[in-house]
Amino acid sequence: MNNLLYDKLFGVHLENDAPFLYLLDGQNITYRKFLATSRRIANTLVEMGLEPGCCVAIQVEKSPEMLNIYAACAQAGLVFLPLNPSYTVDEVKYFIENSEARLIICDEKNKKDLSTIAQKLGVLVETLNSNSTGSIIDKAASSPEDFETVARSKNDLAALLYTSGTTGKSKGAMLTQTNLLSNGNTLMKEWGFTNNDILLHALPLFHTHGLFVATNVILSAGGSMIFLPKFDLDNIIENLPKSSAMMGVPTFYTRLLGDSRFNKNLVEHMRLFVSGSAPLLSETHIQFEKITGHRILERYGMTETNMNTSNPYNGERRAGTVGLPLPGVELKISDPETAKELSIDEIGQIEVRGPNVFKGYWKMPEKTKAELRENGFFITGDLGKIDEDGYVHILGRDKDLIISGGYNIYPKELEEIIDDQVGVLESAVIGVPHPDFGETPIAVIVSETETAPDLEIIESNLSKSLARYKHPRKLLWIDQLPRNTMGKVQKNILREEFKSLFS
Ligand code: MCA
Ligand code: AMP
Repeated sequence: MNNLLYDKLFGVHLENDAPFLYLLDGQNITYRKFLATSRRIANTLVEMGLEPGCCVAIQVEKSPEMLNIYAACAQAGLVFLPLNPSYTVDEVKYFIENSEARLIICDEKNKKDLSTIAQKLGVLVETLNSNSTGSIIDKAASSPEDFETVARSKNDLAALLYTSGTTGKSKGAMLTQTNLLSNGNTLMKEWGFTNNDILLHALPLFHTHGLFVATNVILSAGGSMIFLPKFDLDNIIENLPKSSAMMGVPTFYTRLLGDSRFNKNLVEHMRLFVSGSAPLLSETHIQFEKITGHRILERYGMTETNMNTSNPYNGERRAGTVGLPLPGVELKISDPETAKELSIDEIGQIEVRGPNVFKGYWKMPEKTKAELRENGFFITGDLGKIDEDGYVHILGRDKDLIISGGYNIYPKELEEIIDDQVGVLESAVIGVPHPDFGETPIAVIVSETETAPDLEIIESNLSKSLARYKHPRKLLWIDQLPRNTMGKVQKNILREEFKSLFS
């Protein structure tokens, strides 16, 4: 038994002196140097007593060292669990507890708060700061540089990524080595990545898009990344001429189109722009082509499945579609009531099966059973159709989900907190169109009495418990929620009523 994830993504580059990461300060990190640091960290993790299969949670700002820890976990057979740095302590507490992580790596500024929780749970705490300092770096400096790769099977867990649930708490998607490797390799081939590519990387590293799509594709191809801490227009404009490809959420593209500096000359030697994580408006696709001559390649994926479909690299990229199922991925449309497969152009739920599909939800067998069929098809919760040319169209969601700038927000999580507030009878959180984020949440609140609840206090309480990106951009007081004859809140009526709030 070997360790395919490490061997194929990292081990193949042991002797590679080409740059892996170009940093903003003009420095670069070669593959060889990157892997030497990763091996030191792998030793440090093992010295701490972490054994193969243990989970390492990490909540830090984007940095090269975060990728070192990803590589170290792969080499030491540990399960990598990245968390959004904007999560509040309350949110992180749930993830640490639920995942049974043995170690949390956090920014120094959160150490005090997290240590209190960690101590109770017997979890180790180390730090890593955005300026490359931290206790894990100090320890790694005195750890040996040689590390013997730990054997793992391809069905072993490589990562745990949490994805929110329509009801209740977030679910940990168990991703195996096969899930990550098969998808990275397929995307590299389908999108024509080679070691000549320089990817402009401005996505966060705690989601599938920035980590398992962007980073794994580059690692598979042996290419390089211009590694930006975040999406910042000045940095993007400066670095586009040095890049060959970029991957982003639709907000990246609408922001670029809104900047007067963005023109055809800047992207002259780019060969590919990829969009995903949220719907790309046809207008954006068309306007982008008008200005740059490039047709953005839109693809479709999920945390649980990695990437499922893609518009073709060579071939027609159709605006408003997410393209064709990737090689090895089966995709069908089924009737949500009967599960019967539907025909061309019929709208139903999207189901997918393939080596990309996860193993199930961590410690949630009931939820796994409800969404992952025994025959291997995963029910995505997205609604769509397949047209006569095989292109997949996403036409809505069967799940109550809002996607803001590529981040998923589950209304239920917000509604539960709002409903607990003084003076609130009930609430409904809905997504409405937003010019920058695509969609944004607003909360519609019904009072217990005839007077308005204190919306400011509610807002302040929400901000204490939830990450900033989840906060409703508006709280509104209404008399009652519209309901159908079954008593179910008709969110479509609310969405229609408030659709122009931000336009
Ligand atoms: C930041 N803020 C947001 C968001 N991001 N609010 C709502 N939605 C967001 N996405 C908050 C900030 O905290 C800030 O709060 C205010 O909004 C404005 O911040 P700004 O500086 O404009 O934001 P930014 O830092 O420029 O970020 C916007 C962004 C970023 C570039 C769109 O959110 C981003 O990189 N999104 C990509 C997410 C992603 O990778 N998704 C993939 C997951 P304040 O009011 O306090 O200033 S999905 C996935 O992986 C699946 C598998 C797939 O298919 O890919
Ligand atoms: P996540 O749970 O963060 O993995 O988000 C997955 C969800 O993002 C999918 O179920 C879709 O609803 C949505 N999504 C991803 N890519 C696209 C796309 N290209 N167009 C529309 N929705 C997308």
